Amino acid sequence: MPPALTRLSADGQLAPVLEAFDDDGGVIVEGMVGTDVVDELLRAVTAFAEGIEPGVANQGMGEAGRFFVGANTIRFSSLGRITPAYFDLLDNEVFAAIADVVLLPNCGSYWVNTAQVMFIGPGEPAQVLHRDADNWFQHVSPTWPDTPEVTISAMIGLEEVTEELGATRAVPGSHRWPELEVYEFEAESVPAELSPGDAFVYSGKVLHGGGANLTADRWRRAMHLSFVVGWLTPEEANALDYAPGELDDRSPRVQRLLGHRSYDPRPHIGGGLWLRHVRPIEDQA
Ligand SMILES: O=C(O)CCC(=O)C(=O)O
Repeated sequence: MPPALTRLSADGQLAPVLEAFDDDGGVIVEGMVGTDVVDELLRAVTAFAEGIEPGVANQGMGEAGRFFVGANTIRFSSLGRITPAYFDLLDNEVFAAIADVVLLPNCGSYWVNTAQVMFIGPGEPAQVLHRDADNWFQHVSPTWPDTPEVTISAMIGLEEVTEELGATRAVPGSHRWPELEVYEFEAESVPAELSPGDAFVYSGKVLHGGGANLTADRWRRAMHLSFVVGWLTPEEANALDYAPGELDDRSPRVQRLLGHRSYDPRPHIGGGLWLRHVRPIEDQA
């Protein structure tokens, strides 16, 4: 059995968090999301989940996607349409600080890949172990594992998330394995157990997957938030959720993360991307 994942407080120094992230490919940041935000997210998405049938999310891949996400798992995105607490989550300073260090050396700017409620239902088997960066073909890179970090994820506990309920499982160190199996069935993994507001922050290169929910009648209530470098297409078409101007009262970071502000390559040399010329260019950076 690999060693357990490192757990560190969100109130502590950033350096040990980054060190554990680098060593294992992921780290549990305790108390990363404040109680007010977690309570509101839990309230709003639990109410919304009442209208969602388990197993309908399929990653755009039909039956193969249903196999991937699970038949008794409730998933949905577009969370800013459900509660403004989502915008507070996007401004989370601890996740921003980690993402800046991990992603910014590989891009001028990053944006939301996806934010998804992931409620794993009773009896759901474990998800296949996979790497999120495979969305962007890192599995065909001849330089693997020496590929840049293109995506970073956080699995956030909205309630207590135990191993029995299906805590995310991860394979520490697998972000550096020289051999690359796209889907890995046999690797030994460890659970990322969370209290409400804790987050398992992990690299797009580390093997991980949802755990089996071994209970007869309880749901694993957690949500995922990931960022991807600005030069790659995100999984979720976030920008289409909001009308032009609708996010003007949100922070510049939130606007950029959701595709309502331009891609700012500074301090690197390069022109702006994702521009709309109906506004002066300087308003868009
Ligand atoms: O539900 C989980 O714990 C992990 C889900 C996941 O990794 C995914 O669907 O990409």
